[in-house]
Amino acid sequence: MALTIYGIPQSRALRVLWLAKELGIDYKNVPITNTGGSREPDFLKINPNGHIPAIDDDGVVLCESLAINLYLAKKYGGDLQPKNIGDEGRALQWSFWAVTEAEGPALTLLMKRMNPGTPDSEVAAANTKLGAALKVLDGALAGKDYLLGSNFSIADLNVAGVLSWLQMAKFDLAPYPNVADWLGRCLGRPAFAAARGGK
Ligand SMILES: N[C@@H](CCC(=O)N[C@@H](CS)C(=O)NCC(=O)O)C(=O)O
Repeated sequence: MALTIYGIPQSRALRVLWLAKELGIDYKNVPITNTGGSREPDFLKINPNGHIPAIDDDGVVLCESLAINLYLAKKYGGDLQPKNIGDEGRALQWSFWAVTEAEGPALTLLMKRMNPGTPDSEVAAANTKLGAALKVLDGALAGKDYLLGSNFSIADLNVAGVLSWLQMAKFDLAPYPNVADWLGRCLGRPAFAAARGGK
C-alpha cells in the first residue's frame, strides 16, 4: 500500500484521516498514540520530533498535520485542491492562520473541559485570543459557504480540523454565526464522521 498514516483518530491525526476519507484513497493506519509509541525508536525514525501524525507516502515521509494535508491535497486532491495560484495562496494562508491564531487557545479550552483545574487567567487569555481570531474568520466567511468560495476545499478541511476542538470543548459560537454555520457544514461531512469513528 502506498500511503501509511501514523496516529490515532483521537489526536491531530484525525485531520489527515479525514482528508484521506474525503479523497477516497487507500491507506494503512498505524495506531500510534501520544503515550503508546510516539517516542519509540521505530517511530522516531519516521518523525524524530516524536509527534503524531506522520505519513509515509511511497517513501515521502512527512510530519506536521496541516502540511501533510496540503501535500496530499496537491497530489490526490481533485475537487479539494485550490483551482488557481491565488486560491493556493489562500489555502496556505488559512492553514498557517489556523495553527498560529486558533490552535493554541482552542487547545487550552479543550484541556479546560477535560481538566477543570486550568487556571482562570489562562482560560481568559485563550478566550480573548480565540475571540479575536474567530471574528476575523467570521468576516472572511460572510456571504460565502466556504473559505475559497462555493466549494469545500483543503482550506476548509485544515481550518475546521483545528476548530473541531471547539465542538468538543462545547465552545459557544453564537457570536460568530458565519463560523458556526460553516463549521457545522464542514464537520457534518460523512468523511469526518468516518475518520473519527476509525471506519
Ligand atoms: N504541529 C504538530 C503537532 C503534533 C502533536 O503535538 N501531536 C500530539 C498528539 S495530538 C503528540 O504527538 N503528542 C505526543 C508527544 O508530543 O509526545 C502537528 O500539527 O502535526
